[in-house]
Amino acid sequence: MTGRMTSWFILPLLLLGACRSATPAQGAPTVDLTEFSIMALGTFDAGPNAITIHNDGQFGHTLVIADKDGTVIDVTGVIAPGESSVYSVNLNPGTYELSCRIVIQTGEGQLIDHYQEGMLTAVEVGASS
Ligand SMILES: [Cu+2]
Repeated sequence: MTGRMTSWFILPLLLLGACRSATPAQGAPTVDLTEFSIMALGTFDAGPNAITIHNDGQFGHTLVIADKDGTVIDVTGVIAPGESSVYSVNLNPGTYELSCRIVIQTGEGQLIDHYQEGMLTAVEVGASS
């Protein structure tokens, strides 16, 4: 009787282990910001994500997460040059646009729009595994 109960408890643990190892290990979601590009690395999963954001540039940058219709889901504060931040956000499956929306004015009065300069990229969020 005891042996039979033990096997019932072991089976779910083995299945859980099999599911974990079947998940492709592509790394934690990471976003690199610089002038003027955004690079998304790693896997963005449905559900909670802890996104590590690096500002490798010389200006402050933000990360704006919008859905495919352009609706803003979440916005970070300004991330200073050389700083890193971990940002938590819940995502549903789908396509998202990551961008920076800072607009600065140079001493000569010229406007530099980070989004128009190329700070945008798309990420796919798959169904949760
Ligand atoms: Cu920016």
